[in-house]
Amino acid sequence: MTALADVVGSSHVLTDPDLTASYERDWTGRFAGRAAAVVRPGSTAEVAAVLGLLHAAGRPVVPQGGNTGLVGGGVPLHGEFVLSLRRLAAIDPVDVTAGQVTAGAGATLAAVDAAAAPAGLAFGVDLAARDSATVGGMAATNAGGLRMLRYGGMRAQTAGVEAVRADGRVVAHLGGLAKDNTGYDLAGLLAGSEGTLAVITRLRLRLVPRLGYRTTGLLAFADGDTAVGALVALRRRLPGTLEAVELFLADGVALVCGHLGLAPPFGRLDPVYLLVEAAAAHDPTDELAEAVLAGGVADRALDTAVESDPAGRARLWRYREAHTEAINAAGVPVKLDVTLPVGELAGFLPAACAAVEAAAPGARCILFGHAGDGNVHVNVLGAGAPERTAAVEDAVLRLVARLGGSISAEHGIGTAKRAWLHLNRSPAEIDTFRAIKAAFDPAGILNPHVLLPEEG
Ligand code: 2HG
Ligand code: ZN
Repeated sequence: MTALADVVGSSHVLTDPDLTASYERDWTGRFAGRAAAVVRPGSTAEVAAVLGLLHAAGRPVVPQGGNTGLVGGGVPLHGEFVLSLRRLAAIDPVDVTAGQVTAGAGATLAAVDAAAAPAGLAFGVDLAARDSATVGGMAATNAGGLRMLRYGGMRAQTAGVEAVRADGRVVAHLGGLAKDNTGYDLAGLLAGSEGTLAVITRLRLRLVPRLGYRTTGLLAFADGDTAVGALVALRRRLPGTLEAVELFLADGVALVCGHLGLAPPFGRLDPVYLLVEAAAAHDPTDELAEAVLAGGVADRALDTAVESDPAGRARLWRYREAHTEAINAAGVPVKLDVTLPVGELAGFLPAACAAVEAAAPGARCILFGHAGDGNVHVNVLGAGAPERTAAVEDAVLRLVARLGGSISAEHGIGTAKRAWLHLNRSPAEIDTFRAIKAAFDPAGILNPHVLLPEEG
């Protein structure tokens, strides 16, 4: 501890439980442990020195950003050191010519987006945890979010990376050139590596034009089939402006309304909702309203609303964005973030809840997510004892794999899903993952309990 304090200063090596608690437990309360210590370096050189010390001592490390992860991948479940990157929050001046910015791993998504705004630019990834999620953690988990449909996820936004390897050596490639075929794509490899290969310290991020006009629509449907039909029609009718197509259902809306004291949309609960958003350099309201009212969409919908003023838009978004907090307020959820081929999405909705009911009778199954990406967040409340929880996870993830989906759409594998990685990845792929991990981190100190299945 003294050697660590010599590097970062004693006020940045935390061992007092009152000070470490918020780093040791995830946002849902489902994943919690005790850290050997929380170390808060203030520069890349300090990260390198800290890792050098921990590597020499063979001590495992969990890198952590804003601690908004949902799969138990950023908290010390096995007594690891927590390496908090939050102090690496500096953001360089925006490179307007390149349309890029270099930011420290600890800068929040909101801070990067705000830094881009005066140049008429924006960050392409957006998600509800924007004020706490850090770009380093988002890259390490390859976060997706609300605008994936239009801009892709973190891997697509990352033009370069600086990272520290397990033994303290720094690798940096931050030039951000559009064309650069000079070997392995380390930024692409570290995106989604969940802190297992190296600790990301800085990122060269792509920016997108800041669009001045945004219009939001809410559509209610009698079932998933009609909603997915409308989604396909909307995608066809709004090429270029469609930014988000979000899904939620009556149970989730009831929970949100109860939690926030809101009236449901259209004054009643409908089975399925799509929230759609169009954004452009010109006002897309007419285009969105026409698309919503056109045959193929309005014919299928029970009701529609279109809002372009900020208060009206925020009111519609509240029903979607408050799902996570409303669910957390009702209990500790089991979260299964999955993707389905869009053609399987409608059938998955009732099948997922039937699988949950069979595995844990009486548990509450709440589904919502990013329909445009085929991404459903299966949240289960009241699953109960660990065997019932494991049965729920197993049933839902096997159903997803059977339908040709992915067991992790955007949250990662973490500790929560490592036992099921084989559903999506062959033995040869997992073996290749292990070889990559061993090449970067032969001593196995970087987040050793996530992503890869336990051996033996
Ligand atoms: C979202 O889309 C986040 O709001 C969180 O990915 C999902 O709470 C969840 O399950
Ligand atoms: Zn999501």
